[in-house]
Amino acid sequence: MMGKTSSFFAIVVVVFAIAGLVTGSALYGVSSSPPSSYKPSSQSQPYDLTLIITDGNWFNGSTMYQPSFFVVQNGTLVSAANIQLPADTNIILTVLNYDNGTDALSQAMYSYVMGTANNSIFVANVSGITANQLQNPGLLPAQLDGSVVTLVQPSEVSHSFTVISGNVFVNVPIMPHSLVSTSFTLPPGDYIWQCQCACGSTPDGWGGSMGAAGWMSGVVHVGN
Ligand SMILES: [Cu+2]
Repeated sequence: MMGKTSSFFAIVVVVFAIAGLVTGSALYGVSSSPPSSYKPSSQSQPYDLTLIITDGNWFNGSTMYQPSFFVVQNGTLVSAANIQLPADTNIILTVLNYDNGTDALSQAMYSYVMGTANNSIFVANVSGITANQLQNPGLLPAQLDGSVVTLVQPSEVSHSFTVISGNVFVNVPIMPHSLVSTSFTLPPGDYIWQCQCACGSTPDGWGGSMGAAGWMSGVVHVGN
């Protein structure tokens, strides 16, 4: 899957500091300039936002199991229904997707990375990394190879982290079993985030988790 993307889009291969994978503190080797859609008025320390996506979370008796985002906070998983972020600050986003499935995008444009540094993401396949390794960074390999991409093939999208409101536009397509790292900056305000990949229940995939706060949608509160 990664090879297909790499060859198709002539990707720059970078080496990712795996030690930062668990803490979410890793920076990757592309420019950390703010997204083109928004210019921050002040400089401050970067802020780490680490998200984990798992499948097989119990939803209810009729829908059964659904995939869900979680926020990693102080070493534990908390709901992604309300994500608090500092304004005008470089947000270092790390997403670990344990879900191996793909689904249809609501619109083809969501295959493009938008609103992040250089409109790009760093992507690495983490299928070879065990939960034990993630919980014990000393057991991890020294480096994790991946690619910097500006889009993910629509057929290879598992979920997306998408924030759209007025001229605020962040879209991060996420491949199955992958680690994604990028950065973005947001102005103060409350914004809806929504996965744009139909990963929920019902025939069209937009039931269950897709409309449920904390699962595949929620609010990003950006304040100072
Ligand atoms: Cu999703």
